[in-house]
Amino acid sequence: MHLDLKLSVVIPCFNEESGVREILERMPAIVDEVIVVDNNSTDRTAEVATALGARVVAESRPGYGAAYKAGLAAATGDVIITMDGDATYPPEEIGRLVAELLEKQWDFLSAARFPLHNARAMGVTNQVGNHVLTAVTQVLFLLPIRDSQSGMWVFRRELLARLQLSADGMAFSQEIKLEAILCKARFGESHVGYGERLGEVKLQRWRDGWLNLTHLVARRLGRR
Ligand SMILES: Nc1nc2c(ncn2[C@@H]2O[C@H](COP(=O)(O)OP(=O)(O)O)[C@@H](O)[C@H]2O)c(=O)[nH]1
Ligand SMILES: [Mg+2]
Repeated sequence: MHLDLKLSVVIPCFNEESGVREILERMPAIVDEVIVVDNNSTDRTAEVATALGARVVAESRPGYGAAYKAGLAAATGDVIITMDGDATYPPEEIGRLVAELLEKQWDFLSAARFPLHNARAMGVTNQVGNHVLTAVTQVLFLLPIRDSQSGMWVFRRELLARLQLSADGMAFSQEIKLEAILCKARFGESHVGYGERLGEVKLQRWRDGWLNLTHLVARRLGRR
């Protein structure tokens, strides 16, 4: 509990045994429930997560979005916090971000990674890709968003009932932010430090970048 709110953390994982161990060891005590979604991992992700006190939800449909849909449905807290299973986002910031959500009376806070504090945390191609996708989001939807691809969100669970979440792949990250903004939820961003990844990259940079771009255009044209 933190500020009288029950906190649930949801972490989608495809072969993240080293990252998820690091995150769970650093998880602050204010967090009431950690849900690790095991998305067909062939390593020890599920065993490590269980041993360190997380609840493991298995999702066999592949993809970041598919994993999130299963994990968010299983969460029971008042506030849900998300992060990748690669230990790039800082669990230590959860308390501060939840306090900011309350203080600013937001429904959804997205943790923005830019400007990057650690230049080694993201390669140049991925930085360019992130900035292009965020710029396209700004132009198509006339939004002052700073990081449309961030994977760390802090939001009130009751908001989920108002969001139509359909993307099974990486586009889920931009979809949940767009859904929140377009349904007139109170939305804001707060900067966080972003670190170097543990384990192997799962993002397929060209394929996922292209899919996210076409998802944005289709969404702007009113298609899902
Ligand atoms: N790409 C991908 N990531 C998945 C999948 N299922 C779960 N994930 C997790 O989603 C998170 C994001 O992937 P990551 O490689 O960190 O992408 P990046 O942060 O955009 O570079 C990681 O925790 C992955 O383990 C999947 O099917 N595909
Ligand atoms: Mg990541």
